[in-house]
Amino acid sequence: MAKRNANLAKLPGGYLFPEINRRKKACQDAHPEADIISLGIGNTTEPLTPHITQALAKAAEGMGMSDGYSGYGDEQGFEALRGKIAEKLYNNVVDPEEVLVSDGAKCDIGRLQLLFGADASVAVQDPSYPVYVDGSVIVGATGDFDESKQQYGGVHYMACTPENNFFPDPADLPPTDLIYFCSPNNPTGAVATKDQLKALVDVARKNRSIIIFDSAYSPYICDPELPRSIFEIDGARECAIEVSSFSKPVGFTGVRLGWTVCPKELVFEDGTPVLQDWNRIMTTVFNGASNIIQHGGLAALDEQGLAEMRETVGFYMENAALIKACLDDMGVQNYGGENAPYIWAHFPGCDSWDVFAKILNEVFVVTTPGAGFGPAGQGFVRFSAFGHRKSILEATQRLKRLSL
Ligand code: PL4
Repeated sequence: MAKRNANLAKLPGGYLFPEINRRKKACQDAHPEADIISLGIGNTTEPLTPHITQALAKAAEGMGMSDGYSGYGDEQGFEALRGKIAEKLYNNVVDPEEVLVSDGAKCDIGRLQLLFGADASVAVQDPSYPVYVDGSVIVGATGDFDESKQQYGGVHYMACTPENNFFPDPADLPPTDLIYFCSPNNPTGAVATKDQLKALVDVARKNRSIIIFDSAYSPYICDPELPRSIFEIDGARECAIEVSSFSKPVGFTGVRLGWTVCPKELVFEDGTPVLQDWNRIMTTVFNGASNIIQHGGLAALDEQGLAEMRETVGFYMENAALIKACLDDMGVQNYGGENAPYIWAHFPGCDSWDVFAKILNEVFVVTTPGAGFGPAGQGFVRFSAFGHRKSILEATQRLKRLSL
């Protein structure tokens, strides 16, 4: 009989976001009349723009014609899309051959974990998007879970707190093989400056670590001085891979399209280019992003698509400002929400699952408990700015009625 993958038994509970949905459903069952507003999972709510919708419809129609039909494509994605990502999003500091198109950043993170395997030592920001740790657990790269610390023994947690302005000193990093780093950060909403990323890159090069840089929220950066990609930093080509996505800037959360950038200079200890093995993994376990959806990606990156992307991002950032203003009025210390679609609200001394439950059960607003993102998230809850304006306005009214 097949044995269970022992690594899966090391995960202390279910994946965070289905658990949030489960608790939301339980609340709904208990209060069938309640109109629950979800500011929990970072899920886009606004329709695709007409320009992208037309490109997708045209591509779908083409598939129904003998001269428009296409089957399997290159696993790495359309050449045109790889080129457009390199040009429009990276100002050609990366080569189209280094861009591998995919079905999303989360899926790429999982495949990167397969690339590095069980022997890779890992450092993560704490708190961080749960896939970095949970996926590392599944491939066997983390050791066992220490209940008392709420940490895995084999993972180095870089605490990101208000005290260090959500940027841990890279000089304190032990030499790990991989460093997961997300900026704009989920869940804190903090964005690293160029100087901070330079310090991180310098340490990674000294320690011969590889940074897996998640820039899924980079289009949300409004401040022109802040870096949108790790490849804006000198030396990053020798020590970083970037994962990114169309999910949040154009609403492709359910449509699915993302990419990685793996520079040619990045090598393993034995000199093998990482890109060579990454390409081998992708061609083996991935069969290419949908050809219809890739046409949507091309439309998102032409002039009209980029203008519409800015509007979509602007809309969600107005939501973020409304949530921040509400928390300010309530006297709740909060962070983020200025260059990121998440607001990180501090409830010192409180258990974040209790705060989550209180907000859900008292005013029927779903958030995400900070502890779900790592031990340093204890005492915080995350508010997502993804929502219809009407829901955000209603949520802000309700939050003010909370008995804190
Ligand atoms: C709920 C830092 C959301 N079921 O859509 P993708 O795969 O291109 O990107 C996923 C992703 C990648 N990197 C970061 C992210 O925050 C996300 C999406 N995170 C959230 O609420 O934190 C959606 C979560 C989804 C999931 O598990 O990803």
